[in-house]
Amino acid sequence: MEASLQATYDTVLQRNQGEPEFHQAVREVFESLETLRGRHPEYEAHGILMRLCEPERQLIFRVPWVDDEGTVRINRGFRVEYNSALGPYKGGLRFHPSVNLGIVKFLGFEQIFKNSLTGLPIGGGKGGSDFDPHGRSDGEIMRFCQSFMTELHRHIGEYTDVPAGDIGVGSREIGYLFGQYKRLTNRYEAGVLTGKGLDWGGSLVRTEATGYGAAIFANEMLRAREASFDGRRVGVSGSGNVAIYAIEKTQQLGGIPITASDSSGYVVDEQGIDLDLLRQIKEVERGRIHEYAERRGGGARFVKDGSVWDVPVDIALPSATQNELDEKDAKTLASNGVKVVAEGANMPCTPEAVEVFRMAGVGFGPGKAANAGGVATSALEMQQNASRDTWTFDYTEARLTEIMRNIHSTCLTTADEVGRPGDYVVGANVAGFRKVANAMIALGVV
Ligand code: NDP
Ligand code: 2IT
Repeated sequence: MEASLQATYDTVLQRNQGEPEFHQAVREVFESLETLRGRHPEYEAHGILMRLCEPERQLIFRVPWVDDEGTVRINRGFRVEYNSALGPYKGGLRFHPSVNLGIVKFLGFEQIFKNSLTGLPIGGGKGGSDFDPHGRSDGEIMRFCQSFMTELHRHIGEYTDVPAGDIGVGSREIGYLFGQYKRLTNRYEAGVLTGKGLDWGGSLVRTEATGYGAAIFANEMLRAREASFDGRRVGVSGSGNVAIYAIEKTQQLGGIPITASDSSGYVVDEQGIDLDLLRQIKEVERGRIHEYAERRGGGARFVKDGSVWDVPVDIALPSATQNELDEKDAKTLASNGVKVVAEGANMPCTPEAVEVFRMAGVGFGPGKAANAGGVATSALEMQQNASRDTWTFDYTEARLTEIMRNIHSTCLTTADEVGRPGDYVVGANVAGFRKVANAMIALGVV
């Protein structure tokens, strides 16, 4: 890395010890910013990099709740309000036992640039808890969400900070969170949370948006290579919100998704994933992925060990979690002839994997571009809430499609401009960064 970037990076490491995912996210952005070398002395003069790496506010709080046996449980809650240069802090809440401050900071840092790329007026933030929702009853989930919001409510608001879902947080959890916010504040402030149900302030297409957007982005990448989804084998990891709707849109675009996974293993279905069955098992029954192979029969198989990326595919959409696709997986995918990889999840590919794709000429769409459809549609939900209006599915989906195409072309034109043609990572980071940096300069040292 160039000297001044390296010096700032070293300071970030020293001030944020023990947060490897956060370091990884910062490093990737800094490496992209090397392409701007010498062009923008004003960024250095205004201390933009150091200010960007330091969240505006970091909240950590106790979340006490009582389980169904009457035992008192204690979890840790987080909200990192990272950057509000472009709008209120915006980003999801993750409930997963692996959540810690470093994870939330990596996600919040990524969110700044992602939200900037959408072109909509939203800053960056992220939150969550080390609470594990797996196996918890509906009553336990509700009491946990109520306790979490009892602290969080004083920090959020439609003009301040607008959380949404992420891993382990879907419309059920958003409902309990919104109910408690409404009760505590005595305000029906719909725009304080997104991902709401359709009967109480939610937007059509928000449920589908991240997965749809990732498939639309991959389709644009294919079109840029004069290729298409048509008849192509598609590998998807995860079987949650992002994976399910990436599979659905892939099918609509003519592709054949053949895999899905969860933390217990993966399934391969050479006939193409039966989406109704997958949704029944995952969305309705909240079951495990092996049940898919058992109930589908006809050649679908469950694989407990190994990697979903061992399955030969033309297009890969990693949609589970960070660092799920490593160097070895990338080599396997490349040697099996993968053409395009678009990240449905946040940072699912390790830096070594990304380098393998780069060297092999595989198209690589980073999460902050490819999965921006979710947060973009959250911003559309906020627009509908602010105007007390509801839009049709078709209109909202058309807006999403337009946003994803714009992000795709912004990545490519920016990559061209800085001398890295076809590099979506550099294009996304530089374009996302410039807008935030310029706004920060305009707003002064605050
Ligand atoms: P869900 O909770 O709906 O689904 C997550 C899926 O990933 C599940 O199948 C889960 O399996 C699997 N998974 C999670 N953690 C791990 C792990 N450590 N190891 C293996 N598998 C794991 O979450 P989403 O679909 O919403 O999120 C998936 C990814 O997409 C995340 O990276 C998230 O940050 C990102 N994202 C989500 C957006 C959204 O709008 N929801 C927007 C943009 C990005 P299991 O049940 O076994 O844990
Ligand atoms: O990572 C993400 O962009 C999300 N989890 C969605 C955030 C949002 O505010 O909709």
